[in-house]
Amino acid sequence: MSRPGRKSGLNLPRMRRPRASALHGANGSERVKACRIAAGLSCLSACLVLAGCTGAPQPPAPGTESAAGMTTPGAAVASPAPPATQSAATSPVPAAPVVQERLELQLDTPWAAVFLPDGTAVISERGTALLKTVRDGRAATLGKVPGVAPAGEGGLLGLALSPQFDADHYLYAYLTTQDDNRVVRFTVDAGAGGSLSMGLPQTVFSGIPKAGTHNGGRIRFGPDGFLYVGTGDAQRREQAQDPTALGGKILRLRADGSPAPGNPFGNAVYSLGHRNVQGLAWDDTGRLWASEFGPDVDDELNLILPGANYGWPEVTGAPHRAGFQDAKVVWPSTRDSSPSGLEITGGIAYLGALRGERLWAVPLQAEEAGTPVAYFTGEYGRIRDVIRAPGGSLWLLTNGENPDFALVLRPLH
Ligand SMILES: [Ca+2]
Repeated sequence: MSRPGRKSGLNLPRMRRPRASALHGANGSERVKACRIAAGLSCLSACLVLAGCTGAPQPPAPGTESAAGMTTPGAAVASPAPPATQSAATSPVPAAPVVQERLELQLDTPWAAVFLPDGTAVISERGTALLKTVRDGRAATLGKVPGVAPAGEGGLLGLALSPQFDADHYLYAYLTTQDDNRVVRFTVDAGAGGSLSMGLPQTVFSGIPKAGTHNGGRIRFGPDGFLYVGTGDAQRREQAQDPTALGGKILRLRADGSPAPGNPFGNAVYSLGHRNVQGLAWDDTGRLWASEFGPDVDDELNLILPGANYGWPEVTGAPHRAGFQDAKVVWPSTRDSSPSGLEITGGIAYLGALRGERLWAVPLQAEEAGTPVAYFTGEYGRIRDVIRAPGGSLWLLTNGENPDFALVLRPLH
């Protein structure tokens, strides 16, 4: 880490320490109270943010379940009707996804996938540290990433393809070692007959805290060409509010691992106050969105702004607390969501839900998010990742099905 805390004036949060949140750690009745308060606000964003507790602005498509239909205590008894919101009139209804193919790949706890320029999928397996390739619906082993020390939620996690892959052949991976979480890169080359081989990894960025849980792990190159890294607080909650610490952050790096130019604190940190960032994706206009696990309440979809503070551990969800950025979507109970992989296509954010065992679709409108709609609830088990494949189909990776598999959804747009 380099210089701490140098402010640039770019959307910097006020670092005031608020009193304890009514939402953080709240019991069911407190959450209901918070929802009712929010429902009475005329602010559009408040209505959208807490759409899950304010009633159904539009009926779900057949075979689907809207967020308002969730059976959480907060949602079920938040009876006061909300004021009419623009979300009902303007939010597009996600087209119902259709499973085109189920790929029985015999995977062991896959975590992420990327697609090579020739369309080959490369999938990471968390516990085995293996990289699997998928061509024509068949899986093969590319190799084992050395140095991985899997434990708990740690292991071989996120993958990102270099934007210059055609020239440098680099595949990036986020992994847990004996000492830390780190980002490495190695080459993937095609040999004779089209067989692929991987080179030895180089460490690009190290020192991200590790733990049995809250390891973060998502990495992705943004439209600006820089590498974004979602970290977890690794059970060191105090790190999340410290702009000089790596836990509980979204980082923004050059391809060589050095801090990207223009970062708000003059170091690798891009945003702070995160608990466990699990998904990163950009919308059509280049806005960054991120999914995040809540504790046992308040899973989040956040719009990420440079230098903004997303609250953890002081607040969770959307409490409208000065100095903290409200989530755009809050799932009051982690039973319904626990969102991991995130993909955005056609103005819709798709989130794979682990504990919720479903695919959430959230229509986005500029900086606001509409009512989440659920698909496949309980049909395929836990969903770890959602990835847009070449040609526009979405791939879903299951988690813990033993063996795990991939679902290919028909292109939606
Ligand atoms: Ca938050």
